Amino acid sequence: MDKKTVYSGIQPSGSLTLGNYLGALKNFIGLQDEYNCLYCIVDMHAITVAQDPKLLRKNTLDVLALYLAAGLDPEKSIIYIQSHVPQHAELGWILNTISSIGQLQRMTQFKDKSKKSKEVMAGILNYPVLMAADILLYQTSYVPVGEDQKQHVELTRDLAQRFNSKYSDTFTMPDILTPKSGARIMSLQNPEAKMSKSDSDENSYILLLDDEDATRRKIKRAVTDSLNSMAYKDDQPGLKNLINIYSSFTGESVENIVSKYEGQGYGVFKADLGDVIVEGLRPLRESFKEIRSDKSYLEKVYKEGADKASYLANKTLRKVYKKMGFIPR
Ligand code: ATP
Ligand code: LTN
Repeated sequence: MDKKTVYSGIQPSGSLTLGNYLGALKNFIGLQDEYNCLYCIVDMHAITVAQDPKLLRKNTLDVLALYLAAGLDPEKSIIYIQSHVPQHAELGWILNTISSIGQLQRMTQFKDKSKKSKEVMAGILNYPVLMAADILLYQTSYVPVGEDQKQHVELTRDLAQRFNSKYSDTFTMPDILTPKSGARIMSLQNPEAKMSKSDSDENSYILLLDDEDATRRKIKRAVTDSLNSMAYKDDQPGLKNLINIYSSFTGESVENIVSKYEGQGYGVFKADLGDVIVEGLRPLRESFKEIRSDKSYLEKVYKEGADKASYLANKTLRKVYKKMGFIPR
């Protein structure tokens, strides 16, 4: 039987955090042997908030190099940049015509992001429609993302369903794939909020490209509580988050971690967690430098990726156009 398709994307909207890694990137790697995987750098999503062109160019190549440094293999997966495959924008437009404004306005991400800006642009409202186009163009079965993207994958299913029932079966129904631990990494300074690369407080996140000292320092400064008792509980959200990070890196169960550090105070646990993260990210951090400096290799990867993705995207888009009544040229 043919392999099923896995699709995911990360925005080059800043430098990637530990949340992006544990919620998404880390899980991309293991899927490559079992599925046909496409991993995109979604630059057209990134421009839904203001971007400096120079920084966007840098961040796009950084994300590509991080993909490769983390272990994505261009021989196994299609790795490409969204704006190189215009079919995304084309299908995005089509899907806009069957998207309800009310439903888009109810998306949590839209509500959060529009609150932060004085003038709300249409792109931020239509963001999940473009995401649906990304996913549906490739007949995707599984979408590995963090928990914050659940609502967007559900919207994608609604749009697929709507199109399929209006015009006959066209799109595969995608399912979300979230990791067992690490699906929602919280801010190190405010454990009620998700760790985000656009946070103004740099102590709230660990960047994949932070150095070892900064990594250890940020963990040491992470907000916990005054109970000083090792436990995995909702009323100790800061500690809970740190235990989740430890567990995601080591694969150890939460119970094991709690009993290992019981009675030792948070200082010992935090120092060990610093080591766990530094060691866990060491291979990625080391190979990043080498890969990022090899411009011609990066160019080869994204060009070949775009060729392969365009071929697949075109197949779906042609079907869509035909079913809707557009005249083929
Ligand atoms: P921003 O923080 O700038 O709004 P983002 O990091 O949430 O952006 P993306 O870069 O597109 O958005 O996210 C890429 C992937 O990382 C997605 O799968 C998302 O679910 C995941 N992700 C982001 N933050 C976290 C987090 N704190 N915990 C777990 N997964 C996360
Ligand atoms: N909205 C996603 C990024 C994204 C994506 C996708 C993820 C854009 N298109 C397609 C999976 C599949 C986010 O994580 N913020």
